[in-house]
Amino acid sequence: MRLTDQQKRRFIEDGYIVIPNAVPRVMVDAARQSINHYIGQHGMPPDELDIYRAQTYCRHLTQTHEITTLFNDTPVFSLTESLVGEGRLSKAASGQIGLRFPAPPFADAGPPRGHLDGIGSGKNGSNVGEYHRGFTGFAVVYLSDVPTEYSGNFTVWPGSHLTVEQHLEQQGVDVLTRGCPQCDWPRPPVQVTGQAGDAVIAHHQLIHTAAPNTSPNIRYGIIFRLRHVDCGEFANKAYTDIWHEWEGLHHLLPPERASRSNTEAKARRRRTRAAARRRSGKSSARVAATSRKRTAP
Ligand SMILES: O=C(O)CCC(=O)C(=O)O
Repeated sequence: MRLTDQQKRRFIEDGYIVIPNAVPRVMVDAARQSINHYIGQHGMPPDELDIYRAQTYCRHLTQTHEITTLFNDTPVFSLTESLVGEGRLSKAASGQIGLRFPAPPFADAGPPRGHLDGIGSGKNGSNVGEYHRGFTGFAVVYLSDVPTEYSGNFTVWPGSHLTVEQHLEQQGVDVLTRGCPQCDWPRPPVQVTGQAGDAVIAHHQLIHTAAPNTSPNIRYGIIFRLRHVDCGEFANKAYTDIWHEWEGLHHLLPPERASRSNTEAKARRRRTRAAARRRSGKSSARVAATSRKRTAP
């Protein structure tokens, strides 16, 4: 299954797309059952709750079949691959288990507050002052219905990926040592509503959060941080070249953007080929000579 060019244009502009009914019910139920069973067996130590909120609940389940297949073996993978490029998307090794628990009854929860991932908070696995761009985008799969706002919804600031890129080009990427940029976002936040089995694909540079939950229900969601095969090598350069790893969109970008990303991609492939040659013990000169010989008339 592939996204259409019209859907891809929306993704470029908004930084996210919602896919209704992306995951079959039987898989959603198996994943939610394994989470509920785990909690029933192991509970939750209260002094770990801050870490669970920032990182993942049920850590021992994050790499299980019930969780990883939600991305790897459903149309969520092929739809994402149509954005990232054929053969350019890695399979997920794990998924964050994102449970968003209700606030106490009648609490005034306040508005959602967005952030960028990879900026150290001391609780999310990185120290304050550190930053690291470790993934290409999100795929969030709802395992429970989220019919109204303020139900722990995955929440996005549409267009904020473009604002952040511009901000980092102007200020330099090192401003991230001071935390998440506070800019005037182009549009108000969208709290994504939907049903169990719906998925959201989003750009890594989109400001996002989980909305406060003033509903009576726990929001169950699995958050995959999906990676282009060269994500590790391109690393923090993606902060100011946000489409580089979205090769399935390059034909829709303005020519100067597309050529910037393509030039980088070609240079990277050249480096990868050269490294492979070095590993196999052939010098570039020998390889060039061999290929000249082969193509000689
Ligand atoms: O649970 C969600 O919907 C979003 C979680 C989030 O913002 C994050 O893990 O960075």
